[in-house]
Amino acid sequence: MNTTILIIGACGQIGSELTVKLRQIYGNDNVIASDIRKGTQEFVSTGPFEVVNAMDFNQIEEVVEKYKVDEVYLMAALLSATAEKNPAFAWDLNMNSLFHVLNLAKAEKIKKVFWPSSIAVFGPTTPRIDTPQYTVMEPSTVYGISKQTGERWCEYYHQKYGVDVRSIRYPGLISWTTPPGGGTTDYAVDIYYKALENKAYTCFLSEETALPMMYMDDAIKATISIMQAPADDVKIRSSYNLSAMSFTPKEIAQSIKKQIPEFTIGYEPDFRQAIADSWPASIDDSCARNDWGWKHDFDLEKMTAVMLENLSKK
Ligand code: AKB
Repeated sequence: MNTTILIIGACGQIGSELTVKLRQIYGNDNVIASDIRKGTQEFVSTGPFEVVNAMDFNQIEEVVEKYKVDEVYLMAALLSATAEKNPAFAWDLNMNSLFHVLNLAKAEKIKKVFWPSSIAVFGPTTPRIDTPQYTVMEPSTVYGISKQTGERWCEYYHQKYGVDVRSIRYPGLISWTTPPGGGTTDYAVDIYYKALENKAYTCFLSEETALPMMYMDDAIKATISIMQAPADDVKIRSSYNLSAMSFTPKEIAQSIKKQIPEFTIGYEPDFRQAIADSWPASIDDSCARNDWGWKHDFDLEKMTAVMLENLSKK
């Protein structure tokens, strides 16, 4: 029997690569892409696409019923920097969309849910190095508060109603296809564009700000593996720590310089510095590795090579 999948927020940074990969695996017609507006990506016309507002329960339910959807990947969210500028909207979008999808699963209209959490669930009182799966969590950002709360609801719906919800705490994600928007870790994408365009970059974080990061191919691999894992292997139903690499702006600049020797970097920290300072520098993801076999493929040097190669062809 075919699995039918709905991706909400398919035109965003993660959604667009996830849609392409899921269509390769499950077939174009079985993966319904949706977003608040039609994007310009190729996948919009190569398979089903629906305009869906993630905050509107009826719109999601209609699409779920129309296509007899089995699994929903809820990728729509306001990220950390944007959420600080619009707290009420961030809370509404990040929380209501999650409730809508969890309630559809509770009503047995869908069988499985993927919901992304983030390293933003941690806060200034969390141990910063090799942050454990279970530790102090006092997020100090609007985005982090919404993700922490979301995790509690995921676990609650799993325990009380048997909802099969699976989640990962994504670190900063880096890709060359779709640009990110509104995140604190986004500098690590922009720096590659600017290195090729101007041979110079001004970073909004200070040079020694270490953050956990991951190349998008690894993030997509993790997302699909946790969704395909046997239910018993997914022991944590709040969200899993996930890690691949950790670097500072200075270290990513050094890695770019190896290929573009003229490249220079300057630092002008802004309000995003405080957000970054409240997050872990590195993550212990041994639960994900032990429970469902997570393994990353990309380190900083490998990622820099792929980013520069692909962006220079764009
Ligand atoms: C952000 O910077 O807001 C996101 C995240 C770490 O969740 N990339």
